[in-house]
Amino acid sequence: MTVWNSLRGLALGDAFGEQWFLRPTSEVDSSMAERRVAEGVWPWTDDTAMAQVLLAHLDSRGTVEQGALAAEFASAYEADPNRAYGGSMHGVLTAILAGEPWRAVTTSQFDGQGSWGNGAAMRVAPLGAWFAADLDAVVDQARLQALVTHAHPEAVAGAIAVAVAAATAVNGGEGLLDAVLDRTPNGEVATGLRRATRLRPALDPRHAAGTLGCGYRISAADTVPFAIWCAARHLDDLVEALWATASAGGDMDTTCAIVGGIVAARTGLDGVPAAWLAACEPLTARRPA
Ligand code: 8NA
Ligand code: MG
Ligand code: MG
Ligand code: MG
Repeated sequence: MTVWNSLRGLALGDAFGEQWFLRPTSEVDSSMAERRVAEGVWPWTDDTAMAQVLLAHLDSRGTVEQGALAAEFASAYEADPNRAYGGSMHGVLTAILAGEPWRAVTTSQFDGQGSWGNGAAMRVAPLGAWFAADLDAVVDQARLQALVTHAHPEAVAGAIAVAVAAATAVNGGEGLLDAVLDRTPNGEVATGLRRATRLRPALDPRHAAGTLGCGYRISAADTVPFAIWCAARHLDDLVEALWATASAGGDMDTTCAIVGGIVAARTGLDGVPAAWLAACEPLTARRPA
């Protein structure tokens, strides 16, 4: 149940945040949300597309098998490519579809650095909920799924941080930021998380974003610490969490997808307005047994 709630929260956050993508943050308010509900469907994007593939993969195999997961990401992309995927993902997933080995493809991105994009983190919260009883497994499995598309250590660190945050939320949420920091490999993401532990919870999210970033660079380091700070601040209230996250602007489909995936693993979706749930594009993934 917590896993399915995490996916539903992730998709809600993705679709909710995408409403304001590249719009001025002054437009992020409830009257705007109501107008957008009235206008019809809130589509989800690549964040949800990839999260659904990952959850279906766990449901059928139990753990991450990288070759199969790479093929499944690629075939979902082929079937439905217009989901605003990150810039390098088109090339990566097309090459995997053409039969190139995933590791050779992802390690050659960006002159051999690999991608530090937030794409490995944006999809991973339900995996954290899946393995919540075993934090070592959360870390290992988050890393394995990240490397299939993102070879850069910061992208991997971002995925680990989000997965541990979701697992910690499932396990009661106590000391969430410290628990995440404890498991996140050293580097830029960890530095951002350390900075986040020093911010007052009452701080305006826009000021927190000024310190932590909120995804304008689309990097894991510029996205994950802020999203986890927002989730920790509103761990008992999904709707408040999404408003706070969106209010800062930036890569809002992704910051809100991360926050939704973490917080909903704990709260479920009972507090979400029925009109939002009706506006959200339905999931295509099957609910795990
Ligand atoms: P990615 O691997 O293409 O990374 C995202 C971007 O980060 C790349 O396209 C580059 O611009 C930059 N980047 C990553 N690594 C490097 C590097 N080593 N050197 C220089 N630049 C680098 O794709 P991803 O899956 O990580 O991206 C996920 C993001 O893309 C999410 O925000 C997702 O929502 C989507 N996205 C959507 C929109 C939209 O229009 N809704 C806009 C931006 C991103
Ligand atoms: Mg997206
Ligand atoms: Mg509250
Ligand atoms: Mg995004």
